[in-house]
Amino acid sequence: MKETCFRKNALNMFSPIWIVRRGFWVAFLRNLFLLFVLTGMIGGCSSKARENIIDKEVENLRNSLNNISGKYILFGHQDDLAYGLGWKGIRGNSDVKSATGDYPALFGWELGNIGDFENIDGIPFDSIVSYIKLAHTLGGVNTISWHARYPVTNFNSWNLTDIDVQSILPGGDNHGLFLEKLNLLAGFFHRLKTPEGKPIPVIFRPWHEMYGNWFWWGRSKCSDDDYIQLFRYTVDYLKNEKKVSNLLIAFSPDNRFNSEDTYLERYPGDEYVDVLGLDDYGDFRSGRLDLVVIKLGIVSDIAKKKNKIAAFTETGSDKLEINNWYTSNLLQVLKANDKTRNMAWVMVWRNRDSEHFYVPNGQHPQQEDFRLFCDDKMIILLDEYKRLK
Ligand code: BMA
Repeated sequence: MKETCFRKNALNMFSPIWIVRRGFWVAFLRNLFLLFVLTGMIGGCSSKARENIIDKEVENLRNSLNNISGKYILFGHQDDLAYGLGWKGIRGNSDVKSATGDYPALFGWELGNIGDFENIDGIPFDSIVSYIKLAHTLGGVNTISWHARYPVTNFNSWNLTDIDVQSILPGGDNHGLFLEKLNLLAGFFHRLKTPEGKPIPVIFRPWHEMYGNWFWWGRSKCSDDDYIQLFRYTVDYLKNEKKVSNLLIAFSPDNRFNSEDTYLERYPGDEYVDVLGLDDYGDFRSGRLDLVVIKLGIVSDIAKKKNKIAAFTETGSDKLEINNWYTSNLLQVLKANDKTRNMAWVMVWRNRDSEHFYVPNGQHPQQEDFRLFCDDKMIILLDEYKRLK
C-alpha cells in the first residue's frame, strides 16, 4: 500500500501539471523568504537608525555640557516656566526673565506624585510635558528630579514610617508596586518628543540627597547596598526594559561628605551615571563658603578622573535671607578656583511664594544683586548658551 502510493506520487512529480505547480511553490517560497529577509533588514535598519537618533540627541547634550565646562556655568531655576512670585501658568512667563530679560539656560522639573493628575507642587503632568517641550524649543536644557512616594504606602518622600527598601527591590514582596512607579516614569519620559518625533534629551536626577536622613532612600532607612541596588535597578529598568533612551543620569548627593571616598559611598558605578552633582544649601546657611568650595572641588576632581560632567545640581538661599547671596556667596564660591569653575551648571530651587523662593522678583531689594550675578561673564543664561552651542 505504501509502495504503490509512493510510486504514484513519484510518477506524478514528473507530470507537466506537477512541474507547473512545483514552479509556483518554489517561486512563492523564494519570494516569501526574500520578503522576510528584506523586511527584517529594513526593520533592523530603521530601529538601528532610531537608536542612533536617540543616542545622538543625548550625546549632543553631553558634548555641549562638556564643552562649556570650565569656561562657563549655565544658570538654572526649578519650575521656572510654570509659576513664580504672584503668577501661575502664564505661558512664556519666567521670574528669571522678569529680573534679567532672559530665560535661564537650564530648567528644573519635578516628577513627585507621578500617576496623579498634578505633581507634588501642583503642576499638572501634562503641563510639565509641554513646559519641557517649550524649554527645549527655546534651546534650553531640562533636568528632572523625583521626590518619589514610598511605593508601598504612597506616603511622601519625607515620611519615614514603615520603610523597607528591600521589599521593593527585585525578589521583594512589594517589587511590583515599585515597578508600577517606574512604568509611570517611563511613560512620562517617552512623551518627551519634538513635533518631528525626535526624543528630547533630559537629565534625570533620581534618589538625590542620599547621605542625609530626610528621605526614605536616605541613610536612616536605606542601607548603602540597598541604595545602590535601587539606583541601578531604576536606571536599568528604564533604559533596558522600557527602552527610555533620552536620559543622562545625575548622581546628586547632599553636602554630607568630606572626601572623594565618602562622596562615592553610594555611587552606583560609572556605567550608571553621567553627571556628578552636589545639592548644598546648608553650608551657605551656616556661612561656611569654604566648605562649599571644598565639596565642589571634590565633585570636580572625581568628575575629571571619571570623565563625567560636574554640576551644582541644587542650591540657593530661601527667601534670599542671606544678603547679596548671589554675588557675595554663590559667585564667590563658583569663582574660587579652577575646580569650582568646572561646574556645567548651577540650579536654584523654586519660587513657590513669598515664603519660599530663590530668585528675586521685580520689587525685591536683591534684584540688583541677582542681575549683577547674571551679568557675570562666566554665568550663562539662555541667549548666551544658544550662541555658544
Ligand atoms: C522642596 C520644597 C517642597 C517641594 C519639594 C519638591 O524642597 O520646595 O515644597 O514640594 O521640594 O519639589
